[in-house]
Amino acid sequence: MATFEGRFSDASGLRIGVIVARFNDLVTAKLLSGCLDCLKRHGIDVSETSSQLDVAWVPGSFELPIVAQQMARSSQYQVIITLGAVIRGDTPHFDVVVAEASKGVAAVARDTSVPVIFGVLTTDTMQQALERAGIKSNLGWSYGLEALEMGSLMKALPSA
Ligand code: INI
Repeated sequence: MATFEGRFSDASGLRIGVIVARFNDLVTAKLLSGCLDCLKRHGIDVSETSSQLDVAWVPGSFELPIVAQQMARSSQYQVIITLGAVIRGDTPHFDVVVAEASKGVAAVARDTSVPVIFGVLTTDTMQQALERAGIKSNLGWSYGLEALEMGSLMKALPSA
């Protein structure tokens, strides 16, 4: 029997693509800094000149899947992190954006076998989003950790 588990200290050889939605960037910029802090503390070079990390900005969470798809198909990245914040407010647009972002990101991961972390906050209010992006805790940090785990796990598993 083989047991496979991703490690968090397996940063060498890992190249990560991060995609961030500008919509609600008060929140998403904080998710990004939490995420980068996590990656840095686990040995990923997050400097401007890093060859281990690229960051792409998109208009909103709806656009996360198409950029994730291009990054995944490039074969340049072992793991991709998508960061966004969709806040319900009073608009039914919320459901459309969340459904497309989540289904799209899941489809990219399935179709390409490149893990794509779904780091999109879905909340009723801006206050709730801010609480999850640094006021109480920063989920960006968790998304970074999940990316490291998945990148390491996929490396350890037998390939197709
Ligand atoms: N995009 C978000 O990332 N969060 C939101 O809360 C949001 N709302 O509420 O509308 C949002 N809309 C923009 C959408 O993601 C697209 O960028 C836009 O529709 C253009 O395709």
